[in-house]
Amino acid sequence: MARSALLNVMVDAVRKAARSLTRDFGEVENLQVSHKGPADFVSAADRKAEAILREELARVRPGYGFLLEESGVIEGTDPVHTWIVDPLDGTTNFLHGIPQFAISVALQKNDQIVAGVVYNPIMDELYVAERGAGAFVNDRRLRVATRRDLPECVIGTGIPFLGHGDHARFAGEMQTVMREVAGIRRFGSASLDLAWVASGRLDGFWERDLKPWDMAAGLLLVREAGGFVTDMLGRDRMLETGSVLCGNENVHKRLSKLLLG
Ligand code: 2AM
Ligand code: CA
Repeated sequence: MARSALLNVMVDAVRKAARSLTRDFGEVENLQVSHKGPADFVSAADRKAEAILREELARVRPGYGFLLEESGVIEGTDPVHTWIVDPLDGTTNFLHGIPQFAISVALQKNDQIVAGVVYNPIMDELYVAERGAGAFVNDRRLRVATRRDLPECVIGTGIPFLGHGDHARFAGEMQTVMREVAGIRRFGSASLDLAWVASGRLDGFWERDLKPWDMAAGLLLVREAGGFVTDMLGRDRMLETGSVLCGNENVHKRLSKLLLG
């Protein structure tokens, strides 16, 4: 597959940042034994990866704005284009030496996500999508799974954690879904969860209290792989509400019935 110039520059930046993250991930395991653990080391790794992404993307597309997990909003001279960047999605996994994390980069043009890249450097899985041009992993076309009935479906989710989200509401949602499906999974990196819905590993996914950088690229992957995506109120406002519910058309409909009340 011939990648567009835009995806090429995104992929180059992501791969460069990934080399830095992967090197640091190798160190993390050595640090587990220290009393404080590798927390400071990991936040330095995170910031280093973000600096690489910012520098590379600004070099090839001067003037575009940024929304970065670590540095926040950086206004560009271009009023239309914004990079939405998560340099390390799945920080808790990374910190614990669990190889489920990713770099996520999306390009927003006006109100639309027009391109997205999610890369898991440990599995060397590079997910890319461009609006209207399909979604791919390592150049193979992606389609969401075709399972229709929930008893065959594996559904991903995100569990609220210490100090975040509505724990009781999540417990209720899980109880509702677990009665109906083959299994529920929680992997801890929302961008990869969405990439896995796009690739058909997961039949569906829901999570609340996400940030735009956790999901911007992943949402485009799911849509471009033929999936249906809404927020947890059934609307197309995921980036504003921070909630997401997705799957193929049938799974999305069935999960909506269970979770949207
Ligand atoms: P992060 O690693 O970039 O912070 C999964 O539920 C999503 O929530 C992830 O995409 C993750 O993004 C975010 N998150 C933030 N803090 C978390 C925590 N303590 N445990 C799990 N996920 C967390
Ligand atoms: Ca994140």
